Amino acid sequence: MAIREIITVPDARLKQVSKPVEGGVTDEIRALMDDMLETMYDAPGIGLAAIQVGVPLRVIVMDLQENEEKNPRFFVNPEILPLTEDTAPYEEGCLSVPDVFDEVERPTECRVRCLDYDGNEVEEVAKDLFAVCIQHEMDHLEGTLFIDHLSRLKRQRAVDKVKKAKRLKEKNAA
Ligand code: GNR
Ligand code: NI
Repeated sequence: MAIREIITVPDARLKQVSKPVEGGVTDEIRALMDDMLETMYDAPGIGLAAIQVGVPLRVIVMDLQENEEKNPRFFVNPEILPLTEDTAPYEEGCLSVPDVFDEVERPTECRVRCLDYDGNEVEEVAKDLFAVCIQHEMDHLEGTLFIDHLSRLKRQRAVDKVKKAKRLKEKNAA
């Protein structure tokens, strides 16, 4: 397993639409998921889409556990279906938009169908933080970031903040 670099805005790769995994969940896909999980734990974050490490495939890892105990979840070729018209705001953040947090309104419940780590087809209902996170990650697969749900002004400010932080970091490293 290896920690990979997480790409940040305004990297154009984050706008790509990711491609379905063809041919099932192979050892190669499992190795990608292992790296993604390690990268996510290291960040730390609660979810990660493959495009965030520069791989345009429909693969997501997640761990919503707040304590030491790990509960990794894997989603290959996920499909989601909203189950309610109820929506709720939640203060979101994103490892590709570091140190920016704002409220996004999303359906509170959805159904998720995907292949799991072993390549089995699974289906489950997502609520609460799981619903927020899976919708945030599904957006990544379509090239959408949580800041794309905000006003143009807030989005521009967010990108400027990340750019500025990166410049400062590079200057200090030099
Ligand atoms: O670590 C993360 N936290 C988070 C908080 C609220 C809503 C969504 C997220 S996902 C984010 C990690 C990430 O960027 N996943 O794509
Ligand atoms: Ni994100």
